[in-house]
Amino acid sequence: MAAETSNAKMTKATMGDQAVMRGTGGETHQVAGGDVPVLTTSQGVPVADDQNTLKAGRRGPSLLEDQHFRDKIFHFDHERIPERVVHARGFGVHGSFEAYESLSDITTADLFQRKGEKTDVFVRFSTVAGNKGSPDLARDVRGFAVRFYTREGNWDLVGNNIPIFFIQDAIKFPDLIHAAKQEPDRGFPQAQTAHDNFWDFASLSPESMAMIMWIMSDRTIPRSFRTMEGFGIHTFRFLNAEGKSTYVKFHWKPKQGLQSVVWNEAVKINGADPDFHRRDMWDAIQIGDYPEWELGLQLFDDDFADKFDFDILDATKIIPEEILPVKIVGKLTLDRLVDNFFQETEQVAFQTGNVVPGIDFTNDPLLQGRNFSYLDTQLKRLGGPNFTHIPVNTPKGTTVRNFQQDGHMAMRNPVGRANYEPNSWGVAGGPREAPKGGFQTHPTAVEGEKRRIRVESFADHYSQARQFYVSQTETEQNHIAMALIFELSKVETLAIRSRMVSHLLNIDEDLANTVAKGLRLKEMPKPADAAVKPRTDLEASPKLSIILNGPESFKGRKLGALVTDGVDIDLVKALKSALEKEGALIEFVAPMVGGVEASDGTWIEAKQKIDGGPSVLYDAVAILASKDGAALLAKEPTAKDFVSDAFVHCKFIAYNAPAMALFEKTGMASDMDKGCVEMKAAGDVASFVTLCGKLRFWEREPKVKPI
Ligand code: HDE
Repeated sequence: MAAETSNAKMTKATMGDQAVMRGTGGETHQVAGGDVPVLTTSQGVPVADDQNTLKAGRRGPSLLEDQHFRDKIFHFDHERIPERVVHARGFGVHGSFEAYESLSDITTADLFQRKGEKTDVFVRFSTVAGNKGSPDLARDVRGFAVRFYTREGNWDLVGNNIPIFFIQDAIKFPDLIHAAKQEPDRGFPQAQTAHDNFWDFASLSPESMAMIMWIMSDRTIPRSFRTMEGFGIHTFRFLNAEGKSTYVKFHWKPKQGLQSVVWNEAVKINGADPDFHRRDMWDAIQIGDYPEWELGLQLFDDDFADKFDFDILDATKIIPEEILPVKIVGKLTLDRLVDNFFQETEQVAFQTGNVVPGIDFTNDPLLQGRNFSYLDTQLKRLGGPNFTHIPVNTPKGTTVRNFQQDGHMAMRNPVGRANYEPNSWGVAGGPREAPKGGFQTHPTAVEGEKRRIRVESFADHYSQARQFYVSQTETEQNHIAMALIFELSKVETLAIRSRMVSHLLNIDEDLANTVAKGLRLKEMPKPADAAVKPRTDLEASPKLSIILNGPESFKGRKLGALVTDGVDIDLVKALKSALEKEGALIEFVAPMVGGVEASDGTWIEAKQKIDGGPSVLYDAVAILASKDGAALLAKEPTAKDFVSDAFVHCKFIAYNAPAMALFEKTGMASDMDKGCVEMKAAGDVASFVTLCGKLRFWEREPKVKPI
C-alpha cells in the first residue's frame, strides 16, 4: 500500500481567470511549477501546504509540533517596530544630487568639489505630529530629510519645509511634542494642533510666535511634496582646506514652484484620499515626471553675523533672502521609488550628527540637542546598535572600516585578528586615522561659566512674526486669520483663545482684531508683555509668500474632467492634447468607473467613479457633458459637490454648454466668473490651459467665503 501523507487531497478548480487547486474543505491552493518558485519556511524548507495547520484528527486541535505554522506566525507577531516619536508618517524616495560648480574655496565637503559631480541621495518627506496611519493633508510642518551618500560618508540634512522652529532650546522639545500630539487622557485628537494642549503651550511660549505665523499659513497644507521648499533651519559651518569657517544656511527650492491647497480642501482630501501626497509622489516618479529642487546656500561670516538684527544661533529666526541672497549650487532629482517601503522608508535612520569633512555644527542649542536625540532614538526604534548595517543606512560612496563589533544582528564584523588599535599587525592590523582629510571640528573659542540660561539675544519673539505676516499677499493673510480662527475655535478654554489674541496684538493689530472678531471674543485682551519691544521696521520679504512664488504654469498639475456618455469627442481630444503639451495630466471622472461612450462612439476609460474622484483631488476641473448626461449629473449629489467645491476652492473650471444644467441645479449659475470658461469649440481649450497656470482664481475667494 502507498504511504499516505498528512497533507490534504487536492482537486482542480477555476476561479474566473485563475486555475487553482481545491482542498477537501473547499480551500484554495496555488501550486509551484514552471517559473513559479517553491514557497519555503524561513529556514528554506519547502512547504507542501500553506492553508492548513497540523491537527490531531480531522476536526482535532492544532499541534505544537507544527514548525511551519510556528515559523510563520512567530514572524508575523513581531512585524511591527516602534513608529518614530515624531515624523512617524513619511514617504521616502531615491534620487541624486548634482553639483553645479565647485565650492572648494569654502568647503572641503567632497560632494561639492567637482562641477557636475553626482551623489546618490535618499529623501524622506513626513508630517510631524500624526501617527503612522494619519492623513497626509493634516495641517502640519513637513519633514524634508535628505541623506547624501557621499564618498566621505553619509551627510544627513534633516530639514523641514519651514525655515524656523517653535522652540529655541532642545530641552523644550518633549514638551512641544507632547502638547501637539494626542492629549494623554483621551488619546485624541490625531494629527492636528487644533486642541487646548497645543495652544496652551504655544500661548505660554512666546518664542513660538514666528513659527505660529508660518504654521497658520498655507505652508502647512502643501499641494504636494513636490511643491514645497525645504530648509536646514540651523546655521551650520562650511570649512575649507585652510580651516577657514563660513556660516551656511541650506535651502531647497522646488523647480515645480510653490503651491498649497486651501483648508476646506485639505479637510476633504483627507477623507477622499488620505494618501494624497504619497500617491502624488508615486505617480510623478512612475510617469517619469521627476521632481527637482535646487540647493541654495546663504553664506556669511562673523562680521555679517555680528551686524545682523538677530542671533544667528536662534532657530526661530530667518535671514531674509532680500538681505542675504540664496546662492544656487546644485540640483536634487528624485527618480526612483523604493523597492520596499518598510526596508527603506521605515528603517532609514537620519541623524543630524551625520556630517562629513568640510561641514560642521554651530552652537545653536536646538541643533546641539538634536545631535544627541537622533542617534539615541534609533536604538529604540531599530532595536540595537547595528542599524547602520541595514542597506539604506550603510554608506554607499565609501567602505566602512572600524573595530566596532557584535551586538544584535551584526552583519559586518572586522575580518581577521585585529579588533583593536593600536596594534602591531601592520597592514593586517586594519584601518588607521587620517590626520589630513579626516573629519575636522572648527576650533571655536569657548569660555565662560557653566550656566543653565537663555541668552538675551534670543528674546525678541514678535518682530519676525510680524515680518512674515506683512510679507504675505492679502489672500494669504486672510488664510492665516482663518486658520487661527479655526484652530482656536477648537480650543475649549476661553482664556487660551484670549491669550493667543494678546500675542497677535504684538504682531499685527488688524490680524488680532480679525481673529478676536472671528472668535466673537467679548473683550479684547491687552497685548502680552513682550520681553523685547516688537519692531515694526523690518521690511516685507516677498520671498516668504507662496502665491508670489508660484510657477505660472500648469506643468505637473492634474485636471479632473467629469464626462458623461455622449460627450463631444473633439473637446475631449483638444483638452487632452493641450494639457499634454503643457506637461500636465488629465484624469477622467465618470458616473461609472468603466467609462463613457463619447459622441462618435469612442470609449473613454474613467480613472474614477464620481463618488471616488471629488474635485479636491484636482488642480482644475472640466465638466464636459451631453444634454442627457448633464441631466443625470444634476440629480447626483457627488456631481454637485464636484462643481461647488471646485468653485469654492477657487479652481479654474472649464465647461461646455450642456453642463450649465448642473451649475443651475447647484445654485451657482449666476455666480460664475472669469475663472469659469465655456468651451464652445476645441479652439477655446489652449487659452484655458494657459489660464490654469495661475493655479487658482483667488479673486473669487472673498465672494465665496463671507465668514
Ligand atoms: Fe526632529 N526628530 N527633533 N526636528 N526631525 C526626529 O528622529 C528632535 C527638529 C526632523 O524622515 C526623531 O529618527 C529634537 C527640527 C525630521 O526619518 C527624533 C528636536 C527639525 C525628522 C527627533 C527636533 C526636525 C525628525 C524621531 C529639538 C527641522 C524625520 C525619529 C531639538 C530642521 C526624519 C527620528 C525622518 C525626526 C528629535 C527638532 C526635523 C526624536 C530633540 C528643528 C525631518 O530624534
